[in-house]
Amino acid sequence: VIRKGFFENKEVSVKENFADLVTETDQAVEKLVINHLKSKFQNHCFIGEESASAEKGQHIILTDAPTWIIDPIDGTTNFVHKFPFCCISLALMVNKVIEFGIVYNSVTNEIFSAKRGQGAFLNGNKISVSQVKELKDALVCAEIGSSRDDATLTVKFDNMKKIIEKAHGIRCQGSAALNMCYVACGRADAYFEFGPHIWDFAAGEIIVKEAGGVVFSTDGSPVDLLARKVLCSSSKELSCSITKLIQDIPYDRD
Ligand code: LIP
Repeated sequence: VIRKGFFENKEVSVKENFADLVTETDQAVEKLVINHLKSKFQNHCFIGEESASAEKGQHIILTDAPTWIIDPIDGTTNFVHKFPFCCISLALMVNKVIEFGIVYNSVTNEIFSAKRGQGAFLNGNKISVSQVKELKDALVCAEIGSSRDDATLTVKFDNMKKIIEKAHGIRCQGSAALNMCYVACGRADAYFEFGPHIWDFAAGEIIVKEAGGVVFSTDGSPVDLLARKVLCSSSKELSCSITKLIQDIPYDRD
């Protein structure tokens, strides 16, 4: 459905602001996935980007019950513009632990996947993070996100400046899930963002960890999937260097 929609003209709507987009394909894919999974697993819970957006102002409740975390299209802005860096991101949590994650870019035909304790894979081939430990050798992904207020943008660009002064490069590619998968397979060495939601990075979290990488919150504390802050990288050392340079941006919890 995503691949077909990618090449067509879309009906685009806005959510929080003019830069926070949704298409009929996002909604159709989320419905399709949830309905299919519900028919197989009647007692499971679901946290989906578009269902959550429809319940404005409600906090997300994550319980110990088996819970599917779904982003029907991560990188919706890319999808709208036919920039081929978008994917579906799907994770299953049980007792608040991620059991497996799948990130599928159906345009480039790349499926990243990981099951807890069993490694991470790209189209079935085992992947692992790069050997990079120092920022001076690193390619770092960061994101601007959809907030357009001056204070947020100032700190986001300031953080990027601090990184780029010391690293090989910075990339803002527009999909949290794929950024994490790129770290997992060694195409990038780190990714950090203030503002993403649980559906943007739950699947990526297990894929990075199973590929030998590390995932933290942006201040180096253990990652909290509802806190809207994530930093992952090929090594603890690299994460520490990034944490020391970046300034916090407050976001309300999911
Ligand atoms: C998007 C992310 C992107 C991030 C945006 C947004 P969407 O997800 O993956 O990297 O910067 O804030 O969350 O809205 O396309 O699913």
